[in-house]
Amino acid sequence: MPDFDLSIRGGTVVTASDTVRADVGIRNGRIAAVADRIEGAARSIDASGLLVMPGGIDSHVHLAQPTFGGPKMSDDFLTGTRSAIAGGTTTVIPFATQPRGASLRAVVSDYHKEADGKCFADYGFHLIITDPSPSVLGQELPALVGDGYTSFKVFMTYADMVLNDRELLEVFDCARGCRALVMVHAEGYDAIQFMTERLERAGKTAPYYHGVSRPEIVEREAAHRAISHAELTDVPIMIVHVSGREAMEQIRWAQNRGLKIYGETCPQYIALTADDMKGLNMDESGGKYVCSPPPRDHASQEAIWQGLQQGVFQTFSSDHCPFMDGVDGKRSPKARTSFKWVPNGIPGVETRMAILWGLGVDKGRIGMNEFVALTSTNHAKMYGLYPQKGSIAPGFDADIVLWDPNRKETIRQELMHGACDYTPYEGLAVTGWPVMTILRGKPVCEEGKILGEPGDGGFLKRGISPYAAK
Ligand code: DUC
Ligand code: ZN
Ligand code: ZN
Repeated sequence: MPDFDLSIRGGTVVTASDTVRADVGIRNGRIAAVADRIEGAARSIDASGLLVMPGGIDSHVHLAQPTFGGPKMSDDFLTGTRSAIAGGTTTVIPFATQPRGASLRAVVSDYHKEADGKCFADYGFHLIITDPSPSVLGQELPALVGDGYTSFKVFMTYADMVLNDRELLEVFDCARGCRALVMVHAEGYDAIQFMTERLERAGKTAPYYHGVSRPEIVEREAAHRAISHAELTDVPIMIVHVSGREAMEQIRWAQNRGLKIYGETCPQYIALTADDMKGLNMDESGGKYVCSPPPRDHASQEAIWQGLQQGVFQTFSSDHCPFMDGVDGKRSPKARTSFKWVPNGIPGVETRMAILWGLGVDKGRIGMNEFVALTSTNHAKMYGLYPQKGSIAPGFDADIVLWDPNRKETIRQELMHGACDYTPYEGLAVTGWPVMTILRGKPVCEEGKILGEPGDGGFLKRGISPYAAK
């Protein structure tokens, strides 16, 4: 009997803390050894010239999420996780979303039915709380946290999701009691409504005005309000999808005061700008860049890099939220009447790692170890998956991406493996690309060819985040 089921030989192992030339031995889906030389495996993969890194963990993706009357999301669990593994990501955490009035338990049970047997990658669930009723906060949420759904998101905008300040405070207080980690969508509802109506009255309804309707001030105000509520209730929060300097500086300010405020940013805030939409109307597909918060300008991109370099942001997630660029998505008849009806969100789970490597590591803005922290390790730590996921050391799940740091690629739709019909990053040239993705010891994608099967991915019951309230 060979000692190992699989060995990865001749590569350079990169973790969040170290870079070493080493072989990796895998047994029963877990890493069993990391050593100078590993012999005696049933199968060996030659990783000479490649980097051996923890599989990506994308802690912010939307799959098969209800859109409350809007167009359907284009990825379900099958196509979304297929896209994830093709991009080097082995774990995703999408959101089980509570419609107002619904029981959280029922929502979670239905979401499991959507996912069961379909996934190419491992997955956990965050919750989205839209209706913090006494039974939700008193019973359902604490019980679900105990069952491994240890984080949830709340919204400060969107008519069918927004929580008012009193509700935010109640929810934060509950999170403190049950030790859930709170993720906050920080954009102010009233300010966006005000801006939207003013733009519409002036006939400014093209997709470009989506960004104008929610400027950085709106995000900064909401971020500051969320931070203040978190301080008042003494609960840590994660402000997600931070788009530019204003909100980033609020988070940095709070961190410098010793508050437990964390930050996430995403590829769209380093690779896109508002100008990508300028002058585009619906026929020219302007809607395909519409996401919230919106991409800003080049100065904002620089601020995001500072946030990544200085540790203001712990996680780099895709916020994958795909809609087709057609009448069934971005260009629905209603969306043609105003930017406010264009579904918010863009695909990105497959391109997340290549974009951060290409624009970050390859351009000398961040190091390889920071890349691993931002795309994998910190997600595992933040969301209660560590030390099962997020590193390469004995005992961890053998979730691995073999990365070619010298491979030049141009991101284009024909390379993608999801169901969406476009990528907003079309034409972006990057150096650095995933060549093989391994899920718990099984190669599931090689050179863009899917080797895995639906059902390879399993549900992850997550532990309490060490970053949540003590
Ligand atoms: N928030 C997200 O997190 N994703 C897409 C749209 C949004 O508003
Ligand atoms: Zn959001
Ligand atoms: Zn999102």
